[in-house]
Order: sequence, then C-alpha cells, then structure tokens
Amino acid sequence: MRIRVSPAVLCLLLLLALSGPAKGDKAAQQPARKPNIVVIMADDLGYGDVSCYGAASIQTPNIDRLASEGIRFTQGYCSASTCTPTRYSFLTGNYAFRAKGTGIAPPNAPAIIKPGTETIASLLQQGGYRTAVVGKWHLGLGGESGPAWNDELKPGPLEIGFDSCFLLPTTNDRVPQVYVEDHRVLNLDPSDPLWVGNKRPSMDHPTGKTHRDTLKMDWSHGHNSTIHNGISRIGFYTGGHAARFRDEDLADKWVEKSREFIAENRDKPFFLFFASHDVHVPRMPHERFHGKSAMGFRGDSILQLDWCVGELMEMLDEMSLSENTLVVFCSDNGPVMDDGYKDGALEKVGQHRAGGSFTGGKYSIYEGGTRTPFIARWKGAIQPSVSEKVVCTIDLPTSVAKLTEQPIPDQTFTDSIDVLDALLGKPNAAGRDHLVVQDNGHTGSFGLRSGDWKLHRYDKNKSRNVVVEQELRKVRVPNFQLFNLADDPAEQNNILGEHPDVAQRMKDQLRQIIASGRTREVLNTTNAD
Ligand code: NG6
Ligand code: CA
Repeated sequence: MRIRVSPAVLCLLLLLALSGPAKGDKAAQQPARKPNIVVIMADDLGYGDVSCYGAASIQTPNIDRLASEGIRFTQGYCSASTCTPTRYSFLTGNYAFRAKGTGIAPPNAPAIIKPGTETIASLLQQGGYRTAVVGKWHLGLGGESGPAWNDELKPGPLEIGFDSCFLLPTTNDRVPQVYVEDHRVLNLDPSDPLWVGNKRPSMDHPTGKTHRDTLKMDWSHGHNSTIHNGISRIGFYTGGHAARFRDEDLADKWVEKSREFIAENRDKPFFLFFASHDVHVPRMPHERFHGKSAMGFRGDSILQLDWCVGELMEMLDEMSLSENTLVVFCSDNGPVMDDGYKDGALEKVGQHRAGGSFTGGKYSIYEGGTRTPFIARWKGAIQPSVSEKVVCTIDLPTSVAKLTEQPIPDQTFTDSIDVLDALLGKPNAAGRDHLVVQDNGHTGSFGLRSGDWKLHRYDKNKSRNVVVEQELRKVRVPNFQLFNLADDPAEQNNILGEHPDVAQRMKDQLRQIIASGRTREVLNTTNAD
C-alpha cells in the first residue's frame, strides 16, 4: 500500500528535523556558559597565616572551606615580595623587573600600566566578560602628571580592561583615604577640593610628629605625615573631607560593592578582582573584629579577611553561581610584622609563624617573601585535593585565556605560563618548571627557582632584607646563593660551593631570562613578526 504524504506535512517534518531535539533537550544543545572568575588577593598574607596552611594560633574557617572544596597549592607563589610589582605582573602577565617604575607606588603615582596594554581584564572583556576591580589598586592613576584628584582620574583600571572599579587608590598607609569609583573620587565636594602632596602644606598642618599624642595607633617608622582617623600616614593631604572613609569600614564596603557587581552580572560571565587590604598596615579592622584573635590587630585583620572570603562564597552560593565560578585565592607578598606602626604584631605573635617554615617575608626573595597561600576552587569542576605543582599569580592571564579559549597575541603576557591544567587539578598536569621572583625591583634581587634548586642573585653589594625571628633585619649575604628546596625549604644551607655546575647553569638561565625579554614560548607563529 502506498502512503501519501502531502507537501505541507513534508515541510513540517523537514522543519522538525532541522530544529533539533525536543524542547527539553535545548539546554544541552547550548554551548556551556563561560565560568565566572573571582580572584581574591590578600595583602601581606604569609604562607603560615591561615589554618589550612598550618596556623594553629588562629582559625580561618572560610579560607579553609575554600581550600577543602578546591585545590590547595603548597607551591603557589606571587611574583614579587612587594605589592605593586606583584599586582602589575598579575594583571599584565609580564615580569615587573622588565619595566621601569613598577616598584612600590607613591601616593601621586601616574598609571603604571599604560592604556593599550593587554591585561587579564582586557582579555576577559574582549571575551564577553563584565569586569570589575574592587579594593586596593596601588598601580597609580592618571597621566604623566599623576592623579587629577578633583577631576577625571584617568587613565586607570577602566583604560586597561575593567568595566568598573571601586578603589582605595594607593595603599592605606599612604594618603588619601578616599574611594575612587570609576573615574572620580566618590562624594567629593567641589567646595572642599582634595590636595595630595609630598610636602607639608603649611606649618600648622598636624602630623604624626607634631600631634603624636593624639594618635589612636602610633607609628614606628615613616608614616608620620598627615593624620586621618587618628592614624598618621605616608604623604600629605588636605580637603576632600566629605569623601574620606574610616579605615574600619573598608572591608564592609568592598563586600557590599562586590555583592552589587555580582548581582548585576549574575546572568553574564563576570571577572571580579577583589583586592583586599588585609593584612597590610595600618591594621585597623572593623570594631567587631577587635580583640577576636589572640594576636592583636594583625590577627584581627586575618579574621576580617576570612570573613570577606566567607561573604564572597555565600554570595556565590545564594546566587547559585558556585558551580560556575572559578575562585582563586592568593596573596601579593609574604608577611611582615612591624611595617611602620606600633600595632603589637610582633609582641603578640606568640608561637604563630606567619611565613610558615620559610625564611624571609615581605621585601625578601627567600621563599617567605613570595610563597604564599594559593587556592583554586570551582565546585563541580575541580576535585578537592592538595597540589605540589608550582603555580604563580603571574600565570593567571595566560591560564584564563586558555580556559576561555581566547588567542593570546605573542607580544603579550610574556612571562605568564599556561598552568590551567594544574589549576583545575587535571591528572598529569604540569606546573611551572622554573620561576623568577623579585623583591621591590629597585635593588636587583632575583630568586630563580628551577626544579628544586633555588638561586639567589643580588646585584648590589649591600645588605638585604631578611626576616630573622619574625623581625625584618638587614643582613649581609653573598651576591649568589644556592639552595635545594627539597632538602632545605628554609634556605639555611648555601650549597653553591658544592654545586658549581648547577650554580653556573642557573646563573646563565637567569641572565638569559632577563636578556630575552620573555619566558612564555611563542606558540602562535601566525601572529609572530
Ligand atoms: C614601604 C613602607 C611600608 C609599606 C610598603 C608598601 C616605609 C618605611 N615603609 O616603603 O610601610 O607601605 O612600602 O607595601 O615607609 S606594599 O605591600 O603596598 O608593597
Ligand atoms: Ca602587599
């Protein structure tokens, strides 16, 4: 028997065939949404400062939870032992020692990363992400003449790939204590203009020296210029009173701003750089944390940081985003006790070892200066584990380019290595085989890690910053030292004399890395000139 099918029915059948599976399968057909990326960068937080890295004198349940739900790296690094160069490298994927002017930025520093520079933010922005930085910037604002505090503050983050920013412009021991929202100082009253400078504006301007007895936290070195909120700072400022914040409110404000950003963008892929100021000086957390640790304000600031991490995770949970968000937790440099204020950090430290078992801290190229907590969590996508792979904050630009399947022009992210598989805990993933770390960049101090070997090179023959018994001290060390981190993680035994061949190979490797201008392999030959 012949079945007759009318042309109309044929058309309908054809349409159905072309339109794909039935309604219920539609989601399965769509390409997976790109994961959100949240980078939480702590400030001056050491390897041993959180309980999941061995701290016993303080408990950090939220950071510990992040670690237990993700990968806790035992060999995670930042690329420098001070703030500005690490942040520069995290954003640009380039070693900071390659670029002049990337050391600790003064209050009136112009924008250090020039517009047109590819950054992790611009890459993600081009990939369809909404991008924001909330927190400490410390990478300068404005053109060559520096920040125009009463006018448009550009260039800044918005000119290098961020759609929005809500910033502490420098670091909070430097003036001024105002928020910068996008291109403007927030709440600035034009009739009370903000002036920022290096010189005392008038002979009767109160300073930490002239009004020391009025301070709520005394200074120990530097930090004795303009007073705000009972704390004297580095640098001078006048005006902008309506715009000034209280140190105690910074963390709450940044959590609030992050919540707004995540809520606004919950349906789009987003990138949030949450740049905490904890546990940098002046350590003045919100009153509700005062006395909550046994370690004074430094410990209380660690608790505040942990609270922030908890709030961010809760937001992601509430908005059902945890399974679609890669969260990276890291620090910008190792720990320091007395960094300019008498806040009792050293006196109250007890048995706590902020740098874990490592030597050195902030300002140092010993492991304690740059080996820091480093956690990656992506619920559902990352199997919880502990990893010994070597990864660094400088690797995030290339690794997220890989994650979001975006090409990287050859001339960008020149020292950023693809460690995505290590970040995601893939079996047989490779971490870095070598890494160069630096101090603040002015003194020509380099640490080259290659396998388990670590070479120290000091170009200037003067004393170096080393933390001894938790105190920052200047000690004399030779121009080169060699350690084997597998046997001697505390870098106590300089074995350069016993391994002259290894030392020579590493000196050559370091010289070649500095001279060559890049360490990321040129992969995309079509883009190479
Ligand atoms: C140093 C400051 C220190 C801190 C540091 C920057 C003095 C004596 N020391 O110059 O207090 O501000 O710069 O820290 O002024 S960082 O983490 O932002 O790099
Ligand atoms: Ca820092």
